[in-house]
Amino acid sequence: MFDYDNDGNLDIFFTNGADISSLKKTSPKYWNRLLRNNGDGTFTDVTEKAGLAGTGYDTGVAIGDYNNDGYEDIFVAGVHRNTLYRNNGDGTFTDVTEKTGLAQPDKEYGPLWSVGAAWVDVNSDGLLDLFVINYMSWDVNKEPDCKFNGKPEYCHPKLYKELPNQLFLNNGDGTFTDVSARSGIRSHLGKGMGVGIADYDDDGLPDIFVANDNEPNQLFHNEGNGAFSAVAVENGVAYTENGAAIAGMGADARDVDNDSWPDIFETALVKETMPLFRNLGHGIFQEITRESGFQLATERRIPRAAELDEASGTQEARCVAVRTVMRNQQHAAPLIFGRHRKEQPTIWPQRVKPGGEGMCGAGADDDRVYGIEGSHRSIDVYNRHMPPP
Ligand SMILES: [Ca+2]
Ligand SMILES: [Ca+2]
Ligand SMILES: [Ca+2]
Ligand SMILES: [Ca+2]
Repeated sequence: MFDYDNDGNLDIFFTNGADISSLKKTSPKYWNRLLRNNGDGTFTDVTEKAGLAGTGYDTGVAIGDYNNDGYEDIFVAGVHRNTLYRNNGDGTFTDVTEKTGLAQPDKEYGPLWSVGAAWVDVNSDGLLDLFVINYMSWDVNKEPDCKFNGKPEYCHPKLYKELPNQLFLNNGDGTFTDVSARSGIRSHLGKGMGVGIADYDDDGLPDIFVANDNEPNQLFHNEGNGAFSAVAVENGVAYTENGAAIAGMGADARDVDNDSWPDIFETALVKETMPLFRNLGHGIFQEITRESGFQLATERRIPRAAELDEASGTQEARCVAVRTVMRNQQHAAPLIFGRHRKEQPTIWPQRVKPGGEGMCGAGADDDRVYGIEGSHRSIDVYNRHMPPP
């Protein structure tokens, strides 16, 4: 929602799909839509007049006034084509994608599938820069044949290759420079679905969180010299507290507890929690999904955790996940979760000693669960029978 005509009323813009094989909007049913708020509780579809029907399979949108003329512009993320629409200020928009340099093909990864983006002034020059999140490599002609209960179904993301995200610096003259490689962003691949922007460490520079689908999340720290470093693992937001890389679908980064430190909320899919990461200060995060009540709110969705058995469909005991213990001692002790049947999750969390440093690993077989935690003091191995179902 945004106010495209500056009349004080929020208007609504929707992206929409396209014909799946051609990726073209071959019918008005595929058009993106701009709905003007009439201010009396009704809306008028002004898509055609605005010139925003679109051309391809569009999946996300980011609103920002990139040229500082007082009118919000629209970046549309899509499958194999992104579009930047400049707001002309008279109710119409112009597709300026080619002119801006945002549509260069990727020589290494081919056509990219962008799911969303965020406008953020990463270099504090008063010009909004553009961070684009990319999902995965997809080609309609190489689509795997996936089934669920014998019927055609979407394939799991693991069957596709991940992609790098992109960062474009606003040159201030209507063009952008692709600094994805120079900034360090490009070397970190993922399957991005959502992005949250916040200065999580209060150093005056905005940082970038990316929710990834079945891959660890990313947190890019703005180093202030045009470079970003990937710090999600050590800062505690790469995985959920039970060690899972969940199906991240969306993200936001705001201060939920009014302590002035921005926190991170991530949405996910069924049988997963939607994690809330509390910023303990200076960007060290602790997941507080249970304490906050979000876990209860999504109880029937908890935990897929390490999700070892989904593919085989067995009902047997499997799932074990352990929390990655961070270098900061404020982090809680790692937890080991076990579960016996799909619909009876989380049989016991077993706390192990706090203050560990390093990664945990874990596994399970039919009636036994085991885990290993390494620290700078010792390596602990856990091995116990599952309780009866
Ligand atoms: Ca309006
Ligand atoms: Ca503008
Ligand atoms: Ca800038
Ligand atoms: Ca920062």
